[in-house]
Amino acid sequence: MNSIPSDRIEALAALVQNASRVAVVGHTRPDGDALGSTAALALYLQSLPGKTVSCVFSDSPAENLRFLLPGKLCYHFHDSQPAQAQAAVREADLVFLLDCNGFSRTEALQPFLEASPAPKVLIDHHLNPESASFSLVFSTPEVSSASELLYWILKAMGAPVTGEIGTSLMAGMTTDTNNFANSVFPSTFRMASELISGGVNRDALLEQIYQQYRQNRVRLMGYMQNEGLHILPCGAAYMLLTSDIQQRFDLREGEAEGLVNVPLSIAEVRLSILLKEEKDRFRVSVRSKKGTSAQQLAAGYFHGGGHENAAGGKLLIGTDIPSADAAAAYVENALNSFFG
Ligand SMILES: [Mn+2]
Repeated sequence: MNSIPSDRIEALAALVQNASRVAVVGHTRPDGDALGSTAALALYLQSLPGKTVSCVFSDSPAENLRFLLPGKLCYHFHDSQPAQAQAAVREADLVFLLDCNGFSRTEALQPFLEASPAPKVLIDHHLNPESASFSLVFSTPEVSSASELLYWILKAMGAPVTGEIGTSLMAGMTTDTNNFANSVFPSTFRMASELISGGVNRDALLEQIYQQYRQNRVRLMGYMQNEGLHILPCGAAYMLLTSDIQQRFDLREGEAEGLVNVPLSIAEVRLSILLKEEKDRFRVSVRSKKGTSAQQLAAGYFHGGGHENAAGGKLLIGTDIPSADAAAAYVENALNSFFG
């Protein structure tokens, strides 16, 4: 990552200085990076005098990520408290959007963000930032995570990046890189090294992230790899996590995390896609090896996008396909045409 221009750091410092009510917003279905980066930024802002800070999300986080919500912060989740979440955005005189490239990735919060006259700051590492919607943009794909980008921004501002702030950023970077397996840059190791030197307990963090699941997750992973994995001659693998399977394993939000990566360990598989059935749609996760674009598949066939090798989207039941039963045929057609 290149160093951040000092004029933009000064512009950010001025916006922060003039703000009294700040809303820190992350993307829908928040992952470790969205939660870690928003928590770190909110903890920093709350440490400054005269600021009221709220973290706002469209939906509540998965159970296994709740350890990333520091108790001293104020959270509003639109799915459980729509009025409070809307008010936090409406009343803010400064809005931050983290770990997504535009308002649409906040789903239910989008209209309230668009209606807000407050200055808005984007801190993100996805492709194609919607820069016109923001007063100030920090965006580069040359960084592991929003948490890492925020780390370098806070350092440039002279903010203390220790304690809970450092731990939150380490958690966000660790989950987004899949524990240093992908999207790792020289700056990522520098950040990790500095944070560990500064006292972040990485062992405790790894246990919280990767070793606190229920049995159900491991048993589901085994079942899907045995019964649910389809490999096409074009070099793509797909898995359908239907409602039936989710019920059979009593699957909870977040428990299928990481499953989509498993088929990439097979030599002939270039791209892996997992479709998880929900009410009126399948939620789609795509991962690929270098040289194959997960982002293009997600954008071209699944109303989505993301990063070059890790992307997401959706397949709408009733719009894209007539019923859930038609998902496999749609996916096979999409994959064959994408690789054709
Ligand atoms: Mn991220």
